[in-house]
Amino acid sequence: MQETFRWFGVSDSVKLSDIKQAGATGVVTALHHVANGEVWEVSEIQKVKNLIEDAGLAWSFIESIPIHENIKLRKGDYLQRIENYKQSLRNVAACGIKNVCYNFMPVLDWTRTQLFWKLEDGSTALRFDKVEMAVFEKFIMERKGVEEAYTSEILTLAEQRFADMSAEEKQALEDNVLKGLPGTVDDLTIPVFKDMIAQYDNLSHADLKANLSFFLNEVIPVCEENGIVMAIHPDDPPMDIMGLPRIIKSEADLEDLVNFIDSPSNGITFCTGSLGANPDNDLPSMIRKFADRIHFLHLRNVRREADGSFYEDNHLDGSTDMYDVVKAVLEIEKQRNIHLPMRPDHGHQMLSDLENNKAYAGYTAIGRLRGLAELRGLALGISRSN
Ligand code: DNO
Repeated sequence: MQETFRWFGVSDSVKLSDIKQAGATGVVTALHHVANGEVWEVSEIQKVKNLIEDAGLAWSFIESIPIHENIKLRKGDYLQRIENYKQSLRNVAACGIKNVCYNFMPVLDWTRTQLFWKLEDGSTALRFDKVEMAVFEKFIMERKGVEEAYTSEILTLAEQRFADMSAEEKQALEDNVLKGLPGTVDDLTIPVFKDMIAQYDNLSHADLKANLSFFLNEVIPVCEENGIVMAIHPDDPPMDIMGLPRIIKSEADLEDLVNFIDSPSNGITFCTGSLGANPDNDLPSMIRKFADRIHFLHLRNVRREADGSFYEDNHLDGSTDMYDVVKAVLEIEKQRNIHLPMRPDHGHQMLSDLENNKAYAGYTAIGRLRGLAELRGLALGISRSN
């Protein structure tokens, strides 16, 4: 595996020099200041690339060139937005970057209810709590149809939880759920959010899949011409939330994806955290199955709870057997004679990160350093004993 670290640009409290000291050789970043749907200009891409290379690192993967909502909805100016996307692809290729991550989640990207949830050892983790999510949907956003999405048990607990919450706790929950992607533009407000969600009212899973297929059939030929691989990030969490269709959650979904257009450029970001939150996903077997289409790895471990809640555990703990995962990864790397870019995804807030809490939630320096070091050791141990 090629070891990489995510970096949110010059405003990130984790510096390129920190990434270098963590022992990573690659950086994963994006033009976070460019609005979604606009063209990435060569001069802007080159500026970021120079910063990374001056620090003795390589820009391994773009995460992400985001997809404009109109493309997901196939409405309004979506054809122009797709043309913009193609131009951004040509421009990144012109700068020598050939790896592009993206996702097709409606409205929201990843979603958590707690960003700094205290663990027994005093460190903090990201958490998705099913009851809190129900509180958000039913009482904060007052979503119609919420009753169909939860069991009566969860709804009763949500009612009790909401009654016990202080105004600050309610606000914190709202902020956590609506938080924009780190390093990007504004966080959402409830009215704006509701309007955005309403646009998906009549869009089924099959419709959204058709829109993804349409998009891929437009952009993958451009990727092929320019030697680019695209790698879709799975939905996080891997379930429908807030009545929105989520379409990249399981083995069957990934199978549909690879069939939308049969090209090595139409690939996958294998995120063990997102896919691992769905207990039906057999991760090592999926890695072997989609061996040729996996271009990027996000390694992290969630601990699943009985009601569908989960939190992010240490990289080698949690519900996923990371030994089996890394073993499968090393196998496919050998078959393909390739080192796949991997980033230790998320990390706890721990040690000095707790005192100097400026890093984006999940993207602390020390927590990810711990994750990277553990994964590096695991990979070395497996490869040496084979
Ligand atoms: C969360 C990330 C995601 C990911 C995007 C990719 O920490 O893994 O936000 O970057 O979904 O497009």
